[in-house]
Amino acid sequence: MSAPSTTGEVRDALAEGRPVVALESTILAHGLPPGRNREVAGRIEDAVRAAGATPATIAVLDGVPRIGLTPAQLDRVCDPDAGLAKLSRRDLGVAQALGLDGATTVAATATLAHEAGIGVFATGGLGGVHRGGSWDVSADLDVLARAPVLVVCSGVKSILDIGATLEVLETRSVPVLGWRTDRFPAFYLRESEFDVPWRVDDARTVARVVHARRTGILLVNPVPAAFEMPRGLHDRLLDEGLRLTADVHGKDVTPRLLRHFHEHSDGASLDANEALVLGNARLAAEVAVALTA
Ligand code: PSU
Ligand code: MN
Repeated sequence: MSAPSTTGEVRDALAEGRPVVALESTILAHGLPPGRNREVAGRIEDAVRAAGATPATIAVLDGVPRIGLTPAQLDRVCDPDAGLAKLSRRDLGVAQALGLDGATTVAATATLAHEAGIGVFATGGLGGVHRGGSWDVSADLDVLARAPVLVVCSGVKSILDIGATLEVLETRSVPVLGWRTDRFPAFYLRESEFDVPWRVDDARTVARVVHARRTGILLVNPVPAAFEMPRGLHDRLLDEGLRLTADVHGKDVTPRLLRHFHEHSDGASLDANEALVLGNARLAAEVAVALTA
């Protein structure tokens, strides 16, 4: 089985104790449309660099877990014809053994980041508990309970059961911090109907929580106000999406729903998605910098 491969840039940053931010690849390969995904991939890395940290986008290529990707490898991850699998934590060993290419979810990315010694990770949305009392509970929640990584995201999409997701995070002992908000965000919307257990207002406080942590930590950062989706449009697409995905199962549910939003919102959902992930990359870098101060 192939050992992980770390780019020189990321290896040097880690060896010198400089701030590094892990980034996931499922959002690129399966969450954003071809073309736009490559642009966003570059902008996320730029946002991390501009805030003083080194980006480490994570994926599995040729069965090798990659910590940091070259521009050519980013091209490959974003190429729809490359046919990357969607890899959660359970799939990592299989992909390594079979020599496959795959994009990593939050669960798989946090696992690999932790193994590589990276403690801060930015993404768009977290997986969670699906509606209707089903057994479809994302492994993202389980991994947060085990891997002591800070995950910065914009909450979970309202296709999920947000209340149940928060309950599972409580049971699994994962602290949830609201970044300058008292409400748990709902990805495309700045607020869900649920409160966050804790609110934080500056990166130094987040860094202190990270130093005292026992598990992974979720830091939730609402989509910037200018890019929040209009609520009426959001609710209509959500109703349609729930009906469309009634017959879809397992790991195909989230990409199918995202595609419905992207194809029917006249760009609003894509703009929201890009703006929130860039905001999360900046915030993660700010915390990574505070951690090294
Ligand atoms: N939510 C989004 N966009 C995404 C995902 C979630 O708004 O791209 C991806 C993330 O990689 C997350 C994964 O870890 O979907 C969760 O998939 P599942 O529900 O199959 O665990
Ligand atoms: Mn699932």
